Amino acid sequence: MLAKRIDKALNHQIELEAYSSQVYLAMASWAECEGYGGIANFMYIHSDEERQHMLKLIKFVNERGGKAVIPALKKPPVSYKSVKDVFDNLLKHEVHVTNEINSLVEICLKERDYTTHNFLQWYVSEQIEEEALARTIMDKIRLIGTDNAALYMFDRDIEQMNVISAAQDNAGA
Ligand code: OFO
Repeated sequence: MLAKRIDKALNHQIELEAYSSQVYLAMASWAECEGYGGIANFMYIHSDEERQHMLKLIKFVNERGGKAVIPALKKPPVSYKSVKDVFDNLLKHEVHVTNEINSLVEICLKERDYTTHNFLQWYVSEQIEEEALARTIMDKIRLIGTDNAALYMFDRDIEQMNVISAAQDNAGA
C-alpha cells in the first residue's frame, strides 16, 4: 500500500510526464510547420516516450494500491524563436524533470518506501540519458551557429540520434 505522501508525489510526476509529452508534441508541430522534418520526427518520438513514462507510473501507482489520477492537459508553449530556442527549452525542461525525480526519490527514502525507490531508479537513469542527449544536441547547435547548410544536415542527422537512443533504451529494458 502506498503512503498518502508517496501517492501524491507520484501523481504529481504523472502530471509532469503528461505535460512533457505535450511540450514535445508542440515542439514537433512547430518544427513540422517550419519545414524541419527531422526535428519534427525526433520530437514526435520523444513525445510518445514521455507518454510511456506517464503510463508506467499510472500502472505502478494502481498496482501498489494507490490511485492514479489522470490530469487535465495544460497548454504547452507553441512557438519558438529558432531551433536553438527549441533545444534550449528542451534541456531546461529535462533538468527540471530530473530535479523533480530526485525530490521524489528523497521522499521515498524519508518514508522508507524502498519498493517505490527501486521503481524510480529507471527514471533516474532515463533522465541521465535524456539530459546527456540534450546537451550533445546543444553542443552541435552551438557549432552550427548561423550556417543554414549545417542546419539542414543537422535536421537530417537528428533522426539517427533518436534511433540510437531508442536502441539503447531497448537494450536497457
Ligand atoms: Fe520522462 O523523461 Fe524526459 O522528461
